[in-house]
Amino acid sequence: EQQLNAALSSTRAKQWRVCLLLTESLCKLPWLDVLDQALDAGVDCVQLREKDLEASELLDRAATVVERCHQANSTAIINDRPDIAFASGADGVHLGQTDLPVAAVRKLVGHQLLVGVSTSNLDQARAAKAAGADYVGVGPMFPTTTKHKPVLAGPAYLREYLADERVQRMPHLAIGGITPDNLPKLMDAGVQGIAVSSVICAAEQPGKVALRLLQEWD
Ligand code: TZP
Ligand code: MG
Repeated sequence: EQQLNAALSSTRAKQWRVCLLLTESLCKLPWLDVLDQALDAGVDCVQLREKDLEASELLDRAATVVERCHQANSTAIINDRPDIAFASGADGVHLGQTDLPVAAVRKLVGHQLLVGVSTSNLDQARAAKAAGADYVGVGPMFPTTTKHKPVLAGPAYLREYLADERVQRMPHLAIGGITPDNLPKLMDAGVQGIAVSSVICAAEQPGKVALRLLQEWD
């Protein structure tokens, strides 16, 4: 029963406050220190986003992230790779618009993984909802160099998303160029969750930045 409860709770999408996208190449400190500092600060979710690791190394990395996240009662998501997510015991997988479609991932893993989808307009958000996504990324909110060729959606898209009756029940993570300084603009729009990478990864004191972001929810 305990196992069943664990499985059920980990496969229910929450409205996270702050999700760290962890990418080693962006980190100033060792990636494990960044992860631990962010978890100590209280981030609700970590998404491992590594585009260049070979499968075996990615699986090892994912297993470490999952272990640390679960010790800290935080959610672990793997970018792009349902296979790695499943094999590492992660809670979910995050898909971009050109990754495997949600329906294909459901065929592979059913509802044993949360499935998140990146969206940059309402059509994509509605399609993600119709396909049964558990949560959506909404962005990019601000200019960013972390993503290749981002097309700016801006806070206007976040406002549209939050006002749309057909998608409003899906948990969301606003993403793209978010910092403690521009976060109030998103709070004004009613944001409930954000995903950030470089502002935490590249910091000299990642835990402090994570705390500053989380403070907006106090
Ligand atoms: N998707 C939209 S913007 C983005 C991704 C993966 C990059 C987010 O990183 P940062 O460093 O917080 O702008
Ligand atoms: Mg992707």
